[in-house]
Amino acid sequence: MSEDDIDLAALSDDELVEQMHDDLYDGLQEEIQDAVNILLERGWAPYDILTKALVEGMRIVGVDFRDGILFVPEVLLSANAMKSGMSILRPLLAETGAPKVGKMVIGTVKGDIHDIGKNLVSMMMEGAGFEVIDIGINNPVENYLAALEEHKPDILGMSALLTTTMPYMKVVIDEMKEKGLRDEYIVLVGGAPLNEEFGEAIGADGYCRDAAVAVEMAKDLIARRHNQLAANQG
Ligand code: B12
Repeated sequence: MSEDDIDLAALSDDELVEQMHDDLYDGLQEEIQDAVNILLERGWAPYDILTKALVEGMRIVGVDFRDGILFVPEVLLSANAMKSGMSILRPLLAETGAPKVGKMVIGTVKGDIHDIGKNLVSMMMEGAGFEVIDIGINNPVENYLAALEEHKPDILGMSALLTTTMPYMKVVIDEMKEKGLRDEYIVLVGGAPLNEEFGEAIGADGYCRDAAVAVEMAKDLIARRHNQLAANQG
């Protein structure tokens, strides 16, 4: 250990979480992984580590990126450090043993390569018992349609982080309407620049501000759909 190195294990929980915000800011993958493991050993719930340490750290990065203090290469390092922390938490969040409650296809829209939020939603949905098929980033409408056809999910999830790419969600929904497919799926949308009005305006079933809301809304809409089907049959 060099003189500058901090002994993460010697820090209190609050100090460690603050240190993680700094380490995420500096894009330090190994330190983030070590800290995630330390918090797990101290009995922290994976979801708390995710939200209080990683998501909050990325929020701080986002503020300085917006203000021109951080630039793309630095933010990319932060994103990679965040992903390395998430990779430790993913299996733990998925490990609930919950019965499968539904299937979701999710992807970031064409022109957009942001995937941390989408990955987080995937993780939380898996943890809640959903099967998730992640079709990645930069998806043209054809990719979404092919994935719907192949996997026949209950839910289609679309993510967009740019004001320039969010209108593409409407392109996908309009194409689903055109093909007579729209009503076969629950469409959920999310991403920092979106809001509820936008979700409504483009014809989505729901806008979700974060991954926890996504899980609740997905469960709720699936339950409603089952009830509707049961009522129609009865
Ligand atoms: C990390 C980051 C990057 C990384 C992405 C790395 C990666 N692998 O994702 C890199 C450096 C590559 C990048 C690039 C760019 N970025 Co950027 N980026 C960010 C940053 C700082 C954080 C995004 C993030 O990961 N947040 C953390 C996650 C957890 O939050 P989230 O994505 O919002 O997701 C949550 C919810 O929104 C929701 N959700 C998200 N998706 C979905 C989907 C569904 C179905 C549901 C239900 C819910 C849901 O649940 C998630 C979990 O809780 C944001 C700042 C910000 N405020 O968002 C800028 C930001 C999005 N980027 C921005 C810009 C401008 C760019 C670039 C154009 C910069 C450039 N000059 O090149 C490029 C565009 C590249 C492209 N074509 O996509 C702007 C967008 C401005 C705008 N209004 O359009 C922002 C807002 C920064 C800013 N204020 O200027 N970026």
